[in-house]
Amino acid sequence: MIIDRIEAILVDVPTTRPHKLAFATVAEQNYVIVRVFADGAMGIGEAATIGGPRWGEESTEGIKATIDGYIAPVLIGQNARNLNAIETRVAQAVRGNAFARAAVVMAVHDLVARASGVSVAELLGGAQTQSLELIWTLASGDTDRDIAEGEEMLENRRHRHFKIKIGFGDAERDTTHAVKLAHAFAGRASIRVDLNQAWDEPTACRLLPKLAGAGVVLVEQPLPRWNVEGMARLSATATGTVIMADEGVASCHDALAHVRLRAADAFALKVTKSGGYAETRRVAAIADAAGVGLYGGCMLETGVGTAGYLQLFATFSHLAWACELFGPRLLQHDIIATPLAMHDFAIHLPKGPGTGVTIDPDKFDFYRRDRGRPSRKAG
Ligand code: MUC
Ligand code: MG
Repeated sequence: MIIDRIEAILVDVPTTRPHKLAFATVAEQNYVIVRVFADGAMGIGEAATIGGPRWGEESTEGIKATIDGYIAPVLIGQNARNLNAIETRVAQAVRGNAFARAAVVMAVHDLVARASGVSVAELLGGAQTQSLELIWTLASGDTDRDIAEGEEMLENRRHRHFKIKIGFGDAERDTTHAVKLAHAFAGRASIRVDLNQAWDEPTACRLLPKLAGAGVVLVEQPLPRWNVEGMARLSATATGTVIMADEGVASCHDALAHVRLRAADAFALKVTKSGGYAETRRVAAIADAAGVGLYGGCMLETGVGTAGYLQLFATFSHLAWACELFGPRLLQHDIIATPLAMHDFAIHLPKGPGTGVTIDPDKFDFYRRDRGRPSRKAG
């Protein structure tokens, strides 16, 4: 199966409501959809960014340039079935740029799995579950609106775990917002908080006990990703809540550094931040070896990337902190033909070869940036 063409296409899809994070408010999500061709067959992959190069260093424009200029040339002419060699070749050709590498790796796996008549999960050794408990993020920025949204999610049996985004304003006010939400859903939904690196250590030391006291079960990346020792000090202090690393743990080396210092009780896994399936599995293996809990993270993907992540997450024996593969639900429209099944508080693994999803050509054409739609960037 010799790879003969790789395309990277920019896609922008508006969200159903503004999604307010510590570093940006997102009204539109930006994607690179990758198509890899061999022997007349095609595989698809995706990289999603949040707020341009603000969650991490990569923007969709940069990801496309890296794929077109540096990844595609080293993969054209290679046998797609040599999946390990493909990941190594890409990693040798391009330093960093994990999202660009992952989108291509995802597409090559989809291509090979489809051609073999198996799912990506089967290609990775087989799924161990057909559904995963699914979290929702309350991030409208308004307490009453978040409570109403959470009530609706509970009533419709969509989600019973909520992640609250804070870190965008005054730390005391943000804490009050999270505490109000924790009280509103006490005993009915688990509440987690994501700071996206916004606090410094003294602020976290002061406010984490307040969050824990209100029943917040997990706090995600409270400190900047470089402050691994600070994360270790927070984890060692009995704050009463689990500390999870997200931005701080991308590579297996990051995972090892966190484990050595016991800097987190849980790791958020993301196929794109780790540069592909192989490295994500190495991060998960290190977590397992150290008794660190796993969480299935996301970057607010469309159905394409969500399915790509889901195929891997379903191969793990246990995700202690569930997953947040809700991206398509935050979008005005998904770009896949048949929506992913999300009901009864879970997301369900699609049947069929590859990632189990296909692109809807009309929606894809509509949201492609090169078809003239202006992109509305994050504020
Ligand atoms: C992040 O940092 O976890 C995932 C869900 C969400 O609302 O934002 C993302 C990114
Ligand atoms: Mg996070």
